[in-house]
Amino acid sequence: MNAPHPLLTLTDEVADALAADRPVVALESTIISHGMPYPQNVAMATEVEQIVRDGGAVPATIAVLDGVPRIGLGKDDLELLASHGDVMKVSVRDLPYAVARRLHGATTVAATMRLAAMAGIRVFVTGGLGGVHRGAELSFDVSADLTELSRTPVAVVSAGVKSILDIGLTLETLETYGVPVLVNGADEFPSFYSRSSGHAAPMRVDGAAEIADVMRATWDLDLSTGLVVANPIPADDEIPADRIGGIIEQALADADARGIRGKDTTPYLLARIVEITGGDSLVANIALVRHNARLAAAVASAYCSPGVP
Ligand code: PSU
Ligand code: MN
Repeated sequence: MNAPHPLLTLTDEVADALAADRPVVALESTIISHGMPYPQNVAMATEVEQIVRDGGAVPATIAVLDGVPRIGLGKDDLELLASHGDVMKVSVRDLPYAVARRLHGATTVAATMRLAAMAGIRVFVTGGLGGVHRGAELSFDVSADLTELSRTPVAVVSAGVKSILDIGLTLETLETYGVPVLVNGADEFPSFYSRSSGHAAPMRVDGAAEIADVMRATWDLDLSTGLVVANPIPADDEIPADRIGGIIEQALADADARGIRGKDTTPYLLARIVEITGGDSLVANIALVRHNARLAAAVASAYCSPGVP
């Protein structure tokens, strides 16, 4: 591969793996700093790195620390991101400011994709993607995760899109942007906490080898997009759509009443859903991230070794 961008700092382990074309999986950090409470967030981040390792890939959690985009983090870095009060939520538009001001920043899916691509990493795992917010026709609130998927060649493994978003409009936007949307092992697009969403899978695949084939075809065709790889939460871990639906409505109403807007919206809704469910949503969230990490490690391995089952 080409040398990684000079502004990035890679751990030796990640740099060695990339130089040898061995599998690497990127992980985001907004989920740590702004997506889950402490200390479950640092426990999740640590465990998920181990799952990636057990799957035969090198984990590269990505964040900006003291203004330096870091590809691969240590234990103390994860602890800082999980517990430090002053970590900025960094999407792509925030990256220059965080770097110039030497800030700590937790990167969203969009910013993590960009930094992963700069490092030469093709597979990235998270819990849920951002998308088109409900009411976006008035608020214009559409996550930069979607624009980044339209222009950055990284496959993003997630459990789909939460219904805090408008799932139908999110899928329409991804279609407009030319982003392949694959669902692993199911005919319906999943809605994060639930296996169902009421929306058909745009494209179904079964397993890591098939996913790696579509990644290769995408980039062999010189398409510069990323891919969405939606991995439905295991049935035993899901919160049925009829239970979580009302809870999400409540959280959205609370956000509205408090005047929460812009980049604060997603973190507020996630925290409020944890509160209303008495922690059940957090248990489901951690379970689906684990499940996604296993798939992402297998996808990274299949991508590095075409033809090996
Ligand atoms: N959805 C989740 N958990 C998360 C996020 C989304 O279930 O932690 C985070 C991701 O980092 C995602 C970001 O990229 O929120 C989207 O924020 P926004 O809607 O402001 O673009
Ligand atoms: Mn937004």
